[in-house]
Amino acid sequence: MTREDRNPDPLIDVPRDGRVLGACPHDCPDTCSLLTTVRDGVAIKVQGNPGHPQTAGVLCTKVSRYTERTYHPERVLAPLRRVGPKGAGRFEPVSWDEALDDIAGRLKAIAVRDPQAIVPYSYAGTMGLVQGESMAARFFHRLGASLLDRTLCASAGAMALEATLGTRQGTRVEHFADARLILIWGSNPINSNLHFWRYALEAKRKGAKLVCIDPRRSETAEKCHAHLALLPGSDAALAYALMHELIRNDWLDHDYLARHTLGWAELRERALQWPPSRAAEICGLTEAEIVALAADIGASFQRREPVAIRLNYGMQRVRGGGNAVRAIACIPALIGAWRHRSGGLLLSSSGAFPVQRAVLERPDLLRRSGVAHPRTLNMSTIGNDLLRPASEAFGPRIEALVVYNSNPVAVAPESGKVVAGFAREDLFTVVLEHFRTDTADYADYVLPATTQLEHWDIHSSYGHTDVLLNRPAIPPLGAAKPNSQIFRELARRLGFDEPCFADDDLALCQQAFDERVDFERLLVEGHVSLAVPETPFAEGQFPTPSGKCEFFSARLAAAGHDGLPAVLPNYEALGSDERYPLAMISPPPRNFLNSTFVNVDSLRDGEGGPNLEIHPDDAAPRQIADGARVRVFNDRGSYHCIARVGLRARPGVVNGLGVWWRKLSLSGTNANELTSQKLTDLGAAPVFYDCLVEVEPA
Ligand SMILES: Nc1nc2c(c(=O)[nH]1)N[C@H]1C(S)=C(S)[C@@H](COP(=O)(O)OP(=O)(O)OC[C@H]3O[C@@H](n4cnc5c(=O)[nH]c(N)nc54)[C@H](O)[C@@H]3O)O[C@H]1N2
Ligand SMILES: Nc1nc2c(c(=O)[nH]1)N[C@H]1C(S)=C(S)[C@@H](COP(=O)(O)OP(=O)(O)OC[C@H]3O[C@@H](n4cnc5c(=O)[nH]c(N)nc54)[C@H](O)[C@@H]3O)O[C@H]1N2
Ligand code: SF4
Ligand SMILES: [Mo]
Repeated sequence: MTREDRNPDPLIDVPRDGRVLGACPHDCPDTCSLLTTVRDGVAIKVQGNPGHPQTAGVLCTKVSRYTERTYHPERVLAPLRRVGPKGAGRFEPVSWDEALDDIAGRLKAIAVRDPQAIVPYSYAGTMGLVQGESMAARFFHRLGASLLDRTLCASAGAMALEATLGTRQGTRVEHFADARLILIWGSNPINSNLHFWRYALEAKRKGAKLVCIDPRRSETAEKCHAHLALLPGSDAALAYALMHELIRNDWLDHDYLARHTLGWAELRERALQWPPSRAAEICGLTEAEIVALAADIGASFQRREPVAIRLNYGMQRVRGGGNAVRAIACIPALIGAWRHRSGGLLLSSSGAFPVQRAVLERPDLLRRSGVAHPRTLNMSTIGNDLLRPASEAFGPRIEALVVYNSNPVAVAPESGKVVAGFAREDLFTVVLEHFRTDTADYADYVLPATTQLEHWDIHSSYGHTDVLLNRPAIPPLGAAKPNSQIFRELARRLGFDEPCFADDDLALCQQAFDERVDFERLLVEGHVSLAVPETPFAEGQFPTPSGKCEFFSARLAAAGHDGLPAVLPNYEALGSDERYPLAMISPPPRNFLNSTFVNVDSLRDGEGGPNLEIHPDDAAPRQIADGARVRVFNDRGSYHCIARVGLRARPGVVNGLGVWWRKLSLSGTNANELTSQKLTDLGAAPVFYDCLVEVEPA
């Protein structure tokens, strides 16, 4: 072992009871507090911390299996260098020195010509602020590499929420327990937001009504009092029809509208063009279903009871996703729901966190790179961009890609193009990973990264408003290193001698927030709550330019958008292409988290194969039997699944659950073989659920 083959001392401090406090790193709104039991340097159990109210001692199935993932026999534990053709996944182990010297040399040679030909590619494999964009961002800023617009999941909804409410904040999750009517809209919390579901159940026990709005009869939908199985991409029409009914029946908080909203007259006029009959046709619902939901909202309003909407990102993965979020976000203001602490809407709570991004990421280092304003590439169109030649508009051809915390070959849309790009022999690709994912198979170097049990980190959340600290419970396995350390060592090799490259991970944890977050308490308790208002918008005070809830957004209008929420049909609307008569959505399954955990055998067995849920009315004419293997296809490619014929799918829509690893699926592809690289109306996000297909027996 050379000096660098050894890991820096991660300051492991296992208390006498052998239980170490951590935070779940996954891209999930719950951000659970973990208790890892360590015996003789081995993590034997990961449990939910009963001392953290949001976690309440409970983890989901996936993360209860975290030790199985950490000690998985296929963990990458040494740096690997490619020996076969790209994509073959043939590698030889090399030392850290060999790997990092070569990588640094190759990046330097490219940077001399134009550092923008180097592209970082990362997303939310870990949501940690340290192992995410801290040292990595410093490195790429100092280098002058291309910037990355991280749009893969939430940017449409985020931009919409910021336009309407002025922030990504809303009703506090714990207050849903006292709501009287809860709309669970484009969200399947039993699978993907378990700790919210606890509060919804508590409300239900106290007599609240739960309504689910989702094309799929999800695990959650079947436990609600009502389920509106609308067509994908029709949410804005539904929102307007609900507003139509609220107006027609005068179920309106006129005082709130007058004092705290902007553009009411215009919104009212637009909503009056959306009688339930018109929306019903677009949504694939009956008029009665829409009228009944509006009546539920109206009844709660008249009784002065809180109505709360749990919106989630599932409904914004279509062309009009941003505008649909805008339309839905108007509803609480019409009925003054924000007056109640248990009323309003929650899409994300991330705007509540005072993260010191500039301190962590140091965009000021760009000045020292020689490229003050590098281009920005959209991660959602990486397929097209990898195949693009140099041009005036695009800039240099992408020559090197450094991937961390992401598995783009599996998760990015239109895999055919993504794979073709990653297969370029002239592309230099480095992948920091735990496993040989579909993406790692295309790497020139795979660098072994530590898991959450092996490094420090600090976490905000997008579902609650607590900050969590993650302590390492065990030393790094094999030669694995934290992402932060890998970028520190690359920085040193490129001669970046700014003091910020010497900050260790604990220092980075401390830099993430200012004094509003009590770091000493975090060190002891593992979590601290932010001071956030009980009722953020009871008296208006929206952090928009007007200080009001902006039904009409002058900012969006100035940028060329409709000033009011628009109703936009899908790019691939049902009925628009007779060759592809079914709409496919590919929402999260219970046992995986995006493409993470697909390689954990017990969880993969739990899924029982890449499943395609299909309604009997769509299965019968195609001679598709339950359990049969089917081919799902469109012009972009094909994907083999096991047909699950039943009522989880509504007529006209098939549900291809999950983002499988291509190499662990039936056909060497996954749902993204079929999705397109078109982008949402706001936020330039992917339209994963705006996708027409046909299905046939395989
Ligand atoms: N088990 C598990 N949990 C997860 C994830 C996972 O992969 N697995 N992923 C995590 C991530 S990255 C995220 S972003 C979050 C939230 O991720 P989301 O994408 O919000 O996931 P879900 O909560 O499953 O909600 C999606 C629901 O929206 C529905 N839907 C699809 N299209 C439409 C539409 O056009 N309109 C409406 N109204 N509904 C639609 C789907 O059928 C699905 O039931 O979940 C996180 N949690
Ligand atoms: N068809 C379809 N596609 C989708 C979606 C969908 O619903 N349908 N959902 C989309 C959504 S919401 C999202 S958020 C994206 C998710 O896309 P990604 O953020 O890419 O998520 P994962 O697929 O979970 O891949 C994360 C990878 O990071 C690695 N990782 C985890 N921790 C660390 C670490 O500390 N260091 C390093 N170096 N690596 C680490 C994991 O091993 C894993 O392979 O996918 C999107 N793609
Ligand atoms: S994935 Fe979500 S529910 Fe599961 S442990 Fe992590 S934060 Fe909690
Ligand atoms: Mo996501």
